[in-house]
Amino acid sequence: HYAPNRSVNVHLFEWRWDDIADECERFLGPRGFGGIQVSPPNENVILRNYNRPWWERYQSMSYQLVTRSGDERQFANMVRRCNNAGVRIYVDAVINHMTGEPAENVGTAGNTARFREWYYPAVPYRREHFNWPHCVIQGSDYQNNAWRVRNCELVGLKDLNQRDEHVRRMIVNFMNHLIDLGVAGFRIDAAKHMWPEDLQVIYSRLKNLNTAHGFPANARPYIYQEVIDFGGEAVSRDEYTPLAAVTEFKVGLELSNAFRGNNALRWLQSWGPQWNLLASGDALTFIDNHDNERGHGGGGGVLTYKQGRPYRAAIAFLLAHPYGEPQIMSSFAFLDSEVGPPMDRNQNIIPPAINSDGTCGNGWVCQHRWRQIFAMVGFRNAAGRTAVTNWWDNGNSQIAFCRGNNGFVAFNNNQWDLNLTLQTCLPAGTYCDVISGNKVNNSCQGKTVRVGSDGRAQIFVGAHEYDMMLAIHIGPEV
Ligand code: LAG
Ligand code: CA
Repeated sequence: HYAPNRSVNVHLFEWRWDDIADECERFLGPRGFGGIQVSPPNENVILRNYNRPWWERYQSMSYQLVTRSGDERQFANMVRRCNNAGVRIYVDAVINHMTGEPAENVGTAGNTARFREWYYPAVPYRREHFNWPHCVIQGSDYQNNAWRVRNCELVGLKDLNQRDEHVRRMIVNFMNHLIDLGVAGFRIDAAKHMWPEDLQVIYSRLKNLNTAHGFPANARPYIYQEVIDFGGEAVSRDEYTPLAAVTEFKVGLELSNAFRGNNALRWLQSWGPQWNLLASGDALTFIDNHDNERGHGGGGGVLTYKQGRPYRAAIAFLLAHPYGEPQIMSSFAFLDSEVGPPMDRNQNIIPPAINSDGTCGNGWVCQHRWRQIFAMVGFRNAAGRTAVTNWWDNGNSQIAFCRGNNGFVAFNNNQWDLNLTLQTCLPAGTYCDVISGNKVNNSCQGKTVRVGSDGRAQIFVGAHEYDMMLAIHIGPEV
């Protein structure tokens, strides 16, 4: 679903559509990014009492495309501009439920609802469109009651009945409208809380992607379903893989564990399904997402932007290794786990500022603009479909491997230097390490690596360097 020679999806959490369009043209397109996950574009309840938390966007009011990120015209314009820049748009689709906030009932498009009557006139949905009898998911349900996980309310959000024909039609119309506007696919929010057979029907009714936006004829939307599965629950990820891809939450946990130093990196030689991960083609992979970076969604325990060094290394491994379809998080800075994006006095989102060094300001973290991260997007594109070859490790936490003859990467998570001659598999020549600096005027600002005619090179990654990895590849160094 990505344009040729592109990879990696970036979640531009809470960004405005106009700003995303600019970012596609000025950065993501030129840097080879494949796609963007955007925040839910449909109308959500406005929660002034909570000072507009980020999570108000997971409380749908209607399917009208008006939110703090922008209106339908701005959304359509963003999709057009991003597709023209070679970057695809993936929509976070909140279709399990509708808002259930008791205190406030006006949405971002000006519509209202009567929650106690299960009445959402702007869709419209009425009582008969929701699961009945009314119940709320309890903690223990996740262990032993799949029916309740799917038919009761998730944190009090009014639970739609996707078996109902009217509900299916409203959801399909919403998603097909987005396909008409040129999106490439969807993240299915709270997929665990919907029946696979109902989702199957909904997916089967989706249109092919819009050829007027450059998609080939008969292309189906790319769908990744959010199912948090660490094993041992009544609902399993395997129920969803026959339908579409599934978020593989174990990836973030295992790589966070390893790059924090709690597991030797040598074990990553078998990274993939042998770690009880989904098959590569079924897995949407990431270190952190908008929930677990702030301890929501049962999350926690993963590296985030707040632990820069191991976080950058975990992402570098995620992007260097061919396993899975990777996504990276692009956050706004926060102390409070509930607080929404940077906003002005009128509660409008403040756009990211772009600093002269390419990083972001105004409270936006923009991990995708960190050199170590966007450089690894370039690495992944250069590596293409090549396999992992020439794995080397020191029996501990120094590892290195090649991606065919296209790329070479080394990590040192030990307390002593890595300083060895290693096989890089690359054609003889002089390469810039893309982690420690940019290439400027044909010279490396960071480390230079000289590969001999036998493919070998002296590799140095000091124990106390700013980053614990080194990466070189064929093609343009960024
Ligand atoms: C998701 N995936 O399955 C999203 O990734 C996650 O961010 C959503 O929860 C959740 N499912 C529902 O779409 C977020 C927050 C919740 C928040 C919810 C609705 O993590 O904390 O709940 O969005 O806004 C909030 C309050 C709850 C309250 C509920 C309903 O935190 O205390 O019961 O709203 O009023
Ligand atoms: Ca449900």
